[in-house]
Amino acid sequence: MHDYTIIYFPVRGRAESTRILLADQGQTWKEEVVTLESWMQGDMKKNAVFGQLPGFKDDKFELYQSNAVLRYLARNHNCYGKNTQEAALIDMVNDGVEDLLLKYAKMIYQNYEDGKDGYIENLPSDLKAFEKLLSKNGGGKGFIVGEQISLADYSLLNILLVHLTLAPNCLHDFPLLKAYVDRLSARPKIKTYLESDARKNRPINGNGKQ
Ligand code: GTS
Repeated sequence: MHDYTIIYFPVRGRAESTRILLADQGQTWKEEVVTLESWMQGDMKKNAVFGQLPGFKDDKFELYQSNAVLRYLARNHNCYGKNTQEAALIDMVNDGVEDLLLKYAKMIYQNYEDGKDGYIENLPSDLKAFEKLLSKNGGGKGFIVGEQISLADYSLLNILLVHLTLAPNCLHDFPLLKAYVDRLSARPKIKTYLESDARKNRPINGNGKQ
């Protein structure tokens, strides 16, 4: 039995794929919520390996970098593919999700008012790669890589949910991705988590924009 703790600001942000993974894998975890005020005091920032959050603990084992946390959990819970080629494809998808997340965060935190419309207009060029990958894996009826759920599904589901909040019609031209979001969101443990008050009360981003 693991003793997991997510250490983060009171947002979904970069910890959300981890939360979805843990929920779906039937794991419990604690939330160590760091307020901006306590972060500004500086001690926690000094102790964080790269001066940033999220942090993660498995009992006394501490980890930073959200994608390293995802990979650690994927290894612990057997959702990192069935061989090294699947693992590499899972990394590829997750890196693609990371690229999109960075673009999204830049728009949200630095250019929301002026940049939102243009960002949404360009979104199909970012999403089409995921639709294509999905179509090539068993006709798009299952997971993004292989035949079992992986960390790439959790991070892809999260970024798609984030974008559906930003632009509710963004999957209109991507029927496989739309069905994929519906299918994964309906997995009982994910559904319970997505509908939980804890999640609903946690904003997506730290500046209230979404
Ligand atoms: N590559 C890191 C990761 O993936 O964990 C980036 C972490 C990061 O950018 N953290 C931000 C932070 O700690 C918060 S958030 O972008 O995840 O919302 N900012 C505070 C600071 O002092 O840098």
